[in-house]
Amino acid sequence: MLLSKLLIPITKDLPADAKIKSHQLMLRTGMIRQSSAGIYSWLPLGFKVMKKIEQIVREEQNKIGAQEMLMPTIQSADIWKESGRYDDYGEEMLRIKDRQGREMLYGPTNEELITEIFRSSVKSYKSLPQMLYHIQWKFRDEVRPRFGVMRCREFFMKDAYSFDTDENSAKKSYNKMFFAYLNTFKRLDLQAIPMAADTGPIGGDLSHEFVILAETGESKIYADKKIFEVNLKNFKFDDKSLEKMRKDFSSFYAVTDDKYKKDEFDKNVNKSNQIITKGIEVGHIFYFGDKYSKPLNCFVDTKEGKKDLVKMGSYGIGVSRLVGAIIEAKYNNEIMKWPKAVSPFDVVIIPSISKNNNENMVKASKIYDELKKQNVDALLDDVDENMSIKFKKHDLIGVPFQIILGSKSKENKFEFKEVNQEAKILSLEEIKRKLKK
Ligand code: P5A
Repeated sequence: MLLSKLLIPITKDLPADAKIKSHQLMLRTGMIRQSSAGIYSWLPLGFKVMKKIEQIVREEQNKIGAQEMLMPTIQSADIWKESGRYDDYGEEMLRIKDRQGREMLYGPTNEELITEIFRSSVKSYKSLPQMLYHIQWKFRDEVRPRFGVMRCREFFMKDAYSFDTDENSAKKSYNKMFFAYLNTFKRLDLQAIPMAADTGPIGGDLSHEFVILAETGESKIYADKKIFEVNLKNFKFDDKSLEKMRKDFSSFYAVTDDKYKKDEFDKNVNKSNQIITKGIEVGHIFYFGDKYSKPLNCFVDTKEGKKDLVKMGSYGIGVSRLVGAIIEAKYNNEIMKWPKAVSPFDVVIIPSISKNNNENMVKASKIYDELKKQNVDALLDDVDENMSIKFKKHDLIGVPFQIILGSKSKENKFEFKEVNQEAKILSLEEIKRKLKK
């Protein structure tokens, strides 16, 4: 992509209400544009990053055997009346009437709808367990939408739902998701701590929040540093090993404000290992048994020839929130560096351009064509601006690798720079090898 052709409205001005780095940076680099309070359009740069995150989330769901589907954003109020949550959900629910006067709503989550689909499609224990997920927009009329994509009214969520015949088997599904979540955040280059959590309006008695450490997070967290030593590599994808994984994580103290008790923290965690900081909740998982299957009459035939309520869990990841969360975790000293897996481009080519000499631009275009042939997604900065302005701009955009054609480039050697590291002078072949790695 040529920078001159990319819709990337970089601005210097900051709206007064952009309080945290990710919000400021997403507005400044034109990743998003506010459409109304807590509702954003995703412009090409932001959309590209979000789609890459979505794909990683999808791949990790598929790996544990969850099946992708798609439910609508608009739901009928009827099933919410059946579950009893139509009234409970309160003002956070956006309620709509269609032209026939039927009560509809913009889905804040999908426990009811998926249970309704399940009860009409699955009748026997033989088809269980099942895990289904979709990645879809949600709407919650938050009292105080803020921090850009972190707390929006309209946001993009991956929500999965598990169905099992009994509690024991349901907990195995829960553990699989727990595993998928840790792998997902690892691939996004984030250290996420699983924390025992309250269940809020989703309900149930077993729940974990996945929280990444960031000073600008909304939740205050108290954790034992040793939780970071639990290594996912030590666990295999079988029920016994996954149960041990969850127990190992749970053996370390890690809670948010609502569960924090000072004396417990001090008793369980050495002073030198105590982490007290803030965090961003990027995922939340729940086991709630028959909380929805009971009011919605979702039964399956059991092995013993009886009927039993299906046991369910639900599992959310804030895909759009993750874009902001990654920025919060990776932004440092006015310089952004996207993890390679979600960077909007693999590399940016920055030639110094002058009116009477277009030699660098010609070379840069050749490199660009060559990389394109190798399926490297390169951005070519073909804008006629001086190099210091260009560098500032690319510090904001945060593509992790730069090929610079300026004073230090010779014949067929170019400056190759990984953000935050010393530049190296390399040939195109060497650069290609590094990018492939
Ligand atoms: C689990 C999936 C649920 O909704 N039902 C289906 C369950 N859980 S949750 O914790 O309420 O949300 C899951 C994740 O979605 C993100 N999230 C948000 N992102 C941006 N703006 C919001 N207003 C918002 N609300 C929730 C969070 O990452 C959360 O962990």
